[in-house]
Amino acid sequence: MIKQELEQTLVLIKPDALKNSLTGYVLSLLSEFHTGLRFAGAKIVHVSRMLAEEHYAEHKGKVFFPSLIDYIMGHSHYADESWKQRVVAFVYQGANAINVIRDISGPTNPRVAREEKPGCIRSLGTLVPLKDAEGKVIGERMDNLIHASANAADAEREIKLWFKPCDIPPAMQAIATAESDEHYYYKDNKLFLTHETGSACLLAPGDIAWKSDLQALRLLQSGSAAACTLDAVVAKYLINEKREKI
Ligand code: FUP
Repeated sequence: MIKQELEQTLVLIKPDALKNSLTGYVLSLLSEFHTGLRFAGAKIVHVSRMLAEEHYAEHKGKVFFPSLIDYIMGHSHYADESWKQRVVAFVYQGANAINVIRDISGPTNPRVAREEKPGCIRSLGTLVPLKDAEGKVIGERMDNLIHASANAADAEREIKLWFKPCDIPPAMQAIATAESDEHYYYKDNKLFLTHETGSACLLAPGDIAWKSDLQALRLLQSGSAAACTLDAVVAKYLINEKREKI
């Protein structure tokens, strides 16, 4: 397959899209007929705080960050219905996948989307004012229905954050993988090479993982700094795990 056909991007159908039954509409707009792109991976994800905070790590410390995390975790749209708190995550693949999907999604801010690109997906979004304790408006949360990776580096980071290699058919995998030669367990924000009571087994010898995750695990295990955080490696292994707070 030619390399260009392997370009990939992460798409999240966010909780506001699910609540408003827009999933089918959004997927129709993104269909192969309209975009020339195809699914390489798909999953329903109950978003943990670990996954949410890693996904939006670049926005940590900003005034809208706590509300953004509540939103992507489904707390804002399904406050009393925890079983409905989820997003649908996709890897789309094909020529120019990142720009094609960003273009149909439209500007980040739904107000701008309506002004500049009526009809784009985010033009159907909502703005929620954020207030401080005194009721003064300090910012706004953009409920914009869809996440789409912004560039190639973000796409790779985000796909590796939400998906394991085995979530994607081998012939569609475009990111380097390698075989683990260790057991890796996780508990209480710590990594172990042997089983600890109550720990989750992330990887066993022979398991295929993202190559960069294995490099990070080796470094973190020896106490060295790695190219990503432990949470960025672990979060995908705890997706939909009842023990995700491990
Ligand atoms: P995008 O790449 O289009 O998702 O945009 P950003 O990375 O700039 O923003 C990430 C998310 O933060 C978006 F879904 C919108 C949200 N956001 C707010 O809720 N309020 C703001 O003031 C800015 C961004």
